[in-house]
Amino acid sequence: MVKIYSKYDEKFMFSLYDKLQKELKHKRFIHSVGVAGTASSLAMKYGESVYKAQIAGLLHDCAKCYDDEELIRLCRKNNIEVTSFEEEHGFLLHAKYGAHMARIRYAIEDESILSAIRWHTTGHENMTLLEKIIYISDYIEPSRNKAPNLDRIRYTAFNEDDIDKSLLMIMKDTIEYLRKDTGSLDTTTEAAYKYYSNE
Ligand code: DGI
Ligand code: FE
Ligand code: FE
Repeated sequence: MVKIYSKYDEKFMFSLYDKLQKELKHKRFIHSVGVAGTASSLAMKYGESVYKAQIAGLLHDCAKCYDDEELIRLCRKNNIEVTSFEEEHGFLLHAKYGAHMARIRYAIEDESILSAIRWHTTGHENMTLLEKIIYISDYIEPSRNKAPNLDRIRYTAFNEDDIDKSLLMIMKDTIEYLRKDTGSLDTTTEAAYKYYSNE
């Protein structure tokens, strides 16, 4: 079945919300709806497909219904590579496995949406516009309230012309937080930060 994303398919969209709500805990579902709304708004500003942004935002954490052990097991079962770092930090796999779930459980065929889900946690070098929009929305959506500099990052995302400014602010704060907290950085997270900060 071919899905059309250029036109608003209300029935399909409603079914995504319904299915996801049954799978996720309430707070995670509210977060996902927040990311869908924020991503759609950023898509309007930066000239990306609003519907792709809504779908990717809604589904980006669809694999959060599984714990670390289950994610490792499910990835192996489905021939999805698990690195040794991911073995130690199983939660990172919710991005990779989420892209797989979006394809098989939510019938998403558009590779650009799947890749925005795939890279939403670590980011990577040379990201697409949709990947950046989801990465940023995940951090600034309305129900987020713990990260430092949220007001400044929200303002930058919606008021600067260059989306890389808010992207880099988030990468910088995330890396700082991780260095303080655990000191353990995935090579992809580190490479993404280096790429965007021209380090
Ligand atoms: O799933 P969410 O909580 O909505 O957000 P997320 O998928 O962006 O995950 C955020 C967490 O992931 C945040 O605490 C930072 C962490 N993270 C991102 N890159 C790395 C990482 N954690 C480790 N240990 N290493 C990384 O490279
Ligand atoms: Fe996530
Ligand atoms: Fe999220």
